[in-house]
Amino acid sequence: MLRFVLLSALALLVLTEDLEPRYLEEGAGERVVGGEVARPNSWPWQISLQYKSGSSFYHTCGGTLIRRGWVMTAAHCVDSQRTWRVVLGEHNLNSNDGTEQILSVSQVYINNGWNSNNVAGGYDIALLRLSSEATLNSAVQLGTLASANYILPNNNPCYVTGWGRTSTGGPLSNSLKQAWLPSVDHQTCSSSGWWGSTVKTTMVCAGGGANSGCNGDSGGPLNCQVNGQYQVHGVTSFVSSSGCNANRKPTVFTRVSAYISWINGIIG
Ligand SMILES: [Ca+2]
Repeated sequence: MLRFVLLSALALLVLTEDLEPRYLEEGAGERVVGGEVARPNSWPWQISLQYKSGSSFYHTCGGTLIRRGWVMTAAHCVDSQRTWRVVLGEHNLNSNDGTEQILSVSQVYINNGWNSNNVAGGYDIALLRLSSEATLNSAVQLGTLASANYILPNNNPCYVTGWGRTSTGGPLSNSLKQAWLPSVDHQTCSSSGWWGSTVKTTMVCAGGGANSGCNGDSGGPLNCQVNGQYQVHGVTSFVSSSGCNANRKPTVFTRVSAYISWINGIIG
């Protein structure tokens, strides 16, 4: 299903090679490249979204804990029928950190505007209702969402987080990574030579410069420093098929501040 989604998106978006977006879930082989291993639990709202195959669960996307019983992720991460679970307080995916909380997903809410054949249309956002409520502690905290309709200025300090490869095609990092990824404003990101009309005003761009890091897992947070705190401003959506370090092709995120009323309408 993920391959179908990816190919469908590519078929619609073969404008130029540079404009083919790529999703970032593990099925597409893309996670954080570059960046550094995060201090354990320094992004305590980061979750690992996992699907069941056989008798085991496998990491596929990131996400953000936004209420004790709710997680925000990307629509394209959950638009196939699967059994999902969420791991909170996770650091190393393959070993016991002593801080993990594993909760099953009781319901998936995908934004009605999402069309898996048109990633550039936007609406790549979904909410997951958890079967029970998280216990909040130093390793598990709620993410602070961006204020409704807030627009980041150009070059705002941000980090993308996710479990990632240490180089393109290289070994997986089992530990959560973070990469420095300053925001790129819409005027710049949608200009010719950058993403052009592929990027909509309901998206946030970050990275794309020589000194920036790389993408995180799909569905995971873009954590931006605003008013002295880290707020979640983006849901990781897609990167250029030319690679996540392609010049003038920043990683593209669903802009959280455009969906605050949609989120509140579902979670109450
Ligand atoms: Ca672990």
